[in-house]
Amino acid sequence: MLRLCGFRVSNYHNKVLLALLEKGVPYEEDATVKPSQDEAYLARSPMGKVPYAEIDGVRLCESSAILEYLEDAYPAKPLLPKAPLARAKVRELTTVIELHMELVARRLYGGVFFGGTLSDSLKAGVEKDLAKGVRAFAALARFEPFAAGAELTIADCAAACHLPMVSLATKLAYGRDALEGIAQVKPYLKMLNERPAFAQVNAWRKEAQAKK
Ligand SMILES: N[C@@H](CCC(=O)N[C@@H](CS)C(=O)NCC(=O)O)C(=O)O
Repeated sequence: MLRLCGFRVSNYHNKVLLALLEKGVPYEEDATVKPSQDEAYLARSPMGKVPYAEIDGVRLCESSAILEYLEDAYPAKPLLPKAPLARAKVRELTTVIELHMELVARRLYGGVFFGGTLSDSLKAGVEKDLAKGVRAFAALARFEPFAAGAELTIADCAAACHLPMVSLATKLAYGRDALEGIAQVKPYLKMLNERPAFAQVNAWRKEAQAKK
């Protein structure tokens, strides 16, 4: 049985939860695990991050690697299309969302969520880099009705967790949502959140946030 370790406010933990619920994969969860650079934790998760999974005594970190494992191990309800090029297009979109949007916006989190300082040069650098990610997302996302086309994919699991973080962080840092120019984003997220799995993960996230 797969055991997912992390906490329910983490967008990457929640991305894995979404895939588990949507695919109907049985799992256990330890939602009390926090990132750490302690030796003992690094032995479990080498970058010191959450989430990680334990599968048959083997630990696996990096949410994308976990989702790919789930696709291979539990193909019955897929979150990737069958055709190689279509699969690659989903991974392309997911990479843009994570590498060029969430990871860029993440540079603001210390300042906007944890009381750190936000220097003008940091803000300017993030604004410039994020504009490229947002432009790429707008070019690639299809909203038909899902991010990569007619079927729900791992890109939607990523988008549902990361896009709200990008919006919130940029609203707080600049007074303007970096995604406001893409009109489809709000109705798309609303549509996703009407799915039972997405509604459940969202409810768990709110519950965990309220306890903080
Ligand atoms: N690329 C990683 C990112 C995971 C990540 O950044 N998790 C955050 C929590 S949402 C974390 O552990 N942050 C602590 C740190 O970076 O040291 C993944 O996809 O799993």
